[in-house]
Amino acid sequence: MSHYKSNLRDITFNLFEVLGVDRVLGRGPYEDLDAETAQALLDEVDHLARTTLAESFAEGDQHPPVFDPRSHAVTMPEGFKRSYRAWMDAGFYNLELPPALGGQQSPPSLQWSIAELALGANPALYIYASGPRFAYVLWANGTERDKKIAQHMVQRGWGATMVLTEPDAGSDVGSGRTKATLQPDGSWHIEGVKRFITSGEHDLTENIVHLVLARPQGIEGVGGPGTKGLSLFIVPKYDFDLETGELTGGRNGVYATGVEKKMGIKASTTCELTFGDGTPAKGWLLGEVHNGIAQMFQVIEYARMMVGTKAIATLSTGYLNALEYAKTRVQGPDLTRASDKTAPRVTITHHADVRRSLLTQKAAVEGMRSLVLYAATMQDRLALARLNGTVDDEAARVNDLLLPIVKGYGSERSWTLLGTESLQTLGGSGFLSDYPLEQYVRDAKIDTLYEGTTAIQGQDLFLRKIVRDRGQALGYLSGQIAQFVASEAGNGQLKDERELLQKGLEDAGSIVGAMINQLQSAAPEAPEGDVRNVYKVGLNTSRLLMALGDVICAWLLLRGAEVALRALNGELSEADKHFYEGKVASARWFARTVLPKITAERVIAERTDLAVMDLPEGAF
Ligand code: ST9
Ligand code: FAD
Repeated sequence: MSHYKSNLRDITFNLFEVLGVDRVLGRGPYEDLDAETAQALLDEVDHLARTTLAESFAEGDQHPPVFDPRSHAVTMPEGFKRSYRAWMDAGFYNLELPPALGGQQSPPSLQWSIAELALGANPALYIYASGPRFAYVLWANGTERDKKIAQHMVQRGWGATMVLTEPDAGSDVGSGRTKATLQPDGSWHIEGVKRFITSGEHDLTENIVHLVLARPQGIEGVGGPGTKGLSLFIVPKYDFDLETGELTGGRNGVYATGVEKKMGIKASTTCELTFGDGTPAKGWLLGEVHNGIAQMFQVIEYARMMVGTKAIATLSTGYLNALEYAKTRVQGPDLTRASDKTAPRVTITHHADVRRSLLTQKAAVEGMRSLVLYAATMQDRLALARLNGTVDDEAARVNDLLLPIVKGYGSERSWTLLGTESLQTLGGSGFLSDYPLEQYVRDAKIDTLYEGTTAIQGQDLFLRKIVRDRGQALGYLSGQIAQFVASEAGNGQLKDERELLQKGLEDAGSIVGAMINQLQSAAPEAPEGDVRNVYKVGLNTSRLLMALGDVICAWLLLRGAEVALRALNGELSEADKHFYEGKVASARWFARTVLPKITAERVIAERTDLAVMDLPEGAF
């Protein structure tokens, strides 16, 4: 039986009952894609995910890709290849592509719903399948040459990678030393060693296109220090005919010189890539403009959303596996009869602590699914505006604000809960490879690390998405939440929870306020300004990330509860009744058990001092 337990019911509840995505379907640019068709697509993906995609999930972990250092080649497990082929043949990636690349555009909220299902079933596979998405970046930023390459990438199903990290340039991408030297024919030769490159080598596709950040040499005005001196190069593994895409038999000088052995997501190759050691590694400058970091951030923004979705998808299947186990595992008497040694033994779902754990998992995952899909509806607005030739500044800012929360908060909460609650529900059995939980925990840990660690997400959230944005996006979101608090949502039945939300919002707002004061007091021109006060900000960025994540999830859960309460007033099947009761219960639980903790975080933030920074290293 498949490891993957999906929750399509909750996905469609968010899409159609809470967020109203059906309003954009079946009209305008999505005329050919009505809500019924979207539902049919989701059903199809759900089936494929639970069967063919999920089939090779454990195989990829137990028999990871094999690297041959002499040929620099990687052989993928056979079952994994079959799942990969089935996914690519199904062609759902077309929903993300413009017609110019043979696609049928669809709203991002539908794309991310599909992504959740595939990422939950087989995350490594979904990442290998990113070639067409990368092609879109080439197409959107490229010259005619790059657009042709993009077309070959889609039509010939080539793989692709994002290549930033180097041994001395991890979080600090701007320290990268990989060089690019212009050639007389207008191409570039890349030289350097990159590390940790996902999908950097494999035998799933005919060719792999690497998108590489490198520093141009010897050209006036470009190639300076830091991230702004980096340019983005298209570097294929194999040479090809630009007009037809046919491989011409030549091997470009980019080789996998190592594949990491690691804790989880073992089916996903993590490669050291060496460029231009002996054979030149030939590349082209994307769009013939030196704007590498901004271009790469188009990929990074997508990938951060993807990593958050991956984490949440894994917690979702982790929770549902834990729930299934809990319903059948019999252990101990009911607590009310604990002293009666003859009392019947009950399933562990009768135990208060197991119920606490299950509802904690359910509420968190449902809140974070809503968070992902709410962010996706901001992307829906952006996509619609783009298709209509306009801009939606508000949606862009709110989406920007939400991305570090989806990625940073989503991955931290998911990875932690998978270990402390989902696996824990199975007792010792959770530790065995007979169940998928231990692999989930190992596979999900990476989500707090790659695409920018949690620390980086916290800094991005506060410094770029709040301070630099002058609080516009945060103001919009706070306004929406305050409006909900002041409303009659729940018709009296969510009154306490709305009050808790109000307090959570105030507390999170106070953390922001405290941090702004800390930042301002670090300015030399401030009265008694001390630049070291910026450390106080650094001590609170991760705290704020988590606090805001909690508030937004609580708000979205309560919006869902309002819809569910309304539905519960009507005639319902037993399954629907339980579903809606569960939605109300999740929201109430989250509001009552999570929101009050933000008050403590506020106190900690407000009392931040520099003691930790004054501590000599030897005292740690
Ligand atoms: C990795 C891969 O870990 C993991 C899994 C592989 C997954 C494969 C995924 C496949 C995805 C397929 C993708 C297709 C995409 C389709 C999309 C469709 C269109 N937002 O603050 P500054 C820019 S990979 C936007 O001074 P520092 C901006 O241009 C490795 N842009 O930074 C800015 O200029 P300006 C991942 C941003 O101090 C410029 O950068 N590694 C943002 O120089 C400079 O900004 C990491 O993620 C943003 N949030 O450098 C590195 N932020 O200000 C983590 C910056 O003028 N480290 N820009 O606008 C960081 O993020 C650092 O904070 C740093 C600092 C490097 C940015
Ligand atoms: P470091 O940057 O050394 O960080 C170490 C610790 O210090 C972290 O806890 C970090 O939060 C903290 N820290 C660092 N700087 C700061 C700061 N300024 N403020 C506060 N705290 C800080 N990269 C690619 O380019 N392409 C890929 O496809 C890719 N795939 C990957 C796949 C895997 C499995 C792994 C493990 C990594 C991958 N990476 C990839 C690299 C990944 O993005 C980096 O590992 C990540 O950005 C962190 O860099 P680092 O490992 O060098 O850690």
